[in-house]
Amino acid sequence: MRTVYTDDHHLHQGRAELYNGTLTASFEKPSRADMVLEQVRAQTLGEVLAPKPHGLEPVLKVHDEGYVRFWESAWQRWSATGRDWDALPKMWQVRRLRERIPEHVEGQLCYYSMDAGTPLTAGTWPAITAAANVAVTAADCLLAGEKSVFALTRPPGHHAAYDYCGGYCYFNNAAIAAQRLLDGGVRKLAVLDVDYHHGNGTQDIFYRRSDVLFLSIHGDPRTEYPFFLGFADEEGEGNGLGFNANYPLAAGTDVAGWFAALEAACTRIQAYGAEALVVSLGVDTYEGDPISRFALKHEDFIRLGARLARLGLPTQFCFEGGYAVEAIGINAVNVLTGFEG
Ligand code: Q9C
Ligand code: ZN
Repeated sequence: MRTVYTDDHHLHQGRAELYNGTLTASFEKPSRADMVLEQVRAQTLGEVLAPKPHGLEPVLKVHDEGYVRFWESAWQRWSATGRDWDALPKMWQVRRLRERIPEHVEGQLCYYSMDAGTPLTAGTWPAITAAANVAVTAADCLLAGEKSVFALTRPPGHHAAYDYCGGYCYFNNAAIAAQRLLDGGVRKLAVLDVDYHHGNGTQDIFYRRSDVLFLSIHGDPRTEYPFFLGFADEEGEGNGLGFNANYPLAAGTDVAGWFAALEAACTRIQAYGAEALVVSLGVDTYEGDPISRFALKHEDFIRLGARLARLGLPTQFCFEGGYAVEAIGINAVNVLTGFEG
């Protein structure tokens, strides 16, 4: 399987996020993708190719134009106010506050954010546009007839919704890839999110559509981030009713419980009649992950890949979360080698 990758992700390097009530060094850091690339090479997964530039058109198909344009100029506007530190939102547009876009860049960052885990840095824009190009270039590999492809995207994307960022995510790489596949002729597509955290952004983008079945296996939002989405009764709306499936699992769920949910999700994908699959591949389900509470071991990731292969679908993997940096390369690439059999 080929991997699409660029070093441009290094340009995005957040300094801190709010964690346990304290400004803490960002868990989402460049070494994460470096470790995955290292394992892609060590396990000789296949060729590594650079993304092609695709401009903003594929991004604007799944995100609000105002949101995208905000990111385009945000660092320049923020740094022009004399601040050279990363920006983090310090408030949110909660219940009964006016849903008005502020004029000041700092207010706009608050308006377009759902948490304080997604800093605006000097290199955020070039990195997130590069990640979108990685997602699109990988989708084009599937459209050209490859059976599977790995988009080594960083920063991750699945918490990014139509018009807000959060959870280390800015542009929704998996949604951008999914839309590219649909525009390239795929009629019914499944997006399966196996990251520890609910893929609220991807759900948001496709919630009213029947051409994408979105499924997510994740820590129960009763106790886990992102708290406000990811419950089992979210089944889609309008044309999308019946095309959204959440599998929340209690924090601490064991490996057997996790694979039972995967089995249910696979059955659903098959019943839907998907013609292609996009996998939001987070490996923060690992037993050693510092911010998550599932218990998968290295070998369980091989089993995950093998199960997905049995669906028999052209499959694009998009890298998402995973914070046990020394293990994420092994875990992510285990899924891919398990898939290849
Ligand atoms: N300070 C992914 O795995 N934690 N994101 C709190 C606010 C958020 C995880 C962030 C965890 C997000 C892609
Ligand atoms: Zn996650």
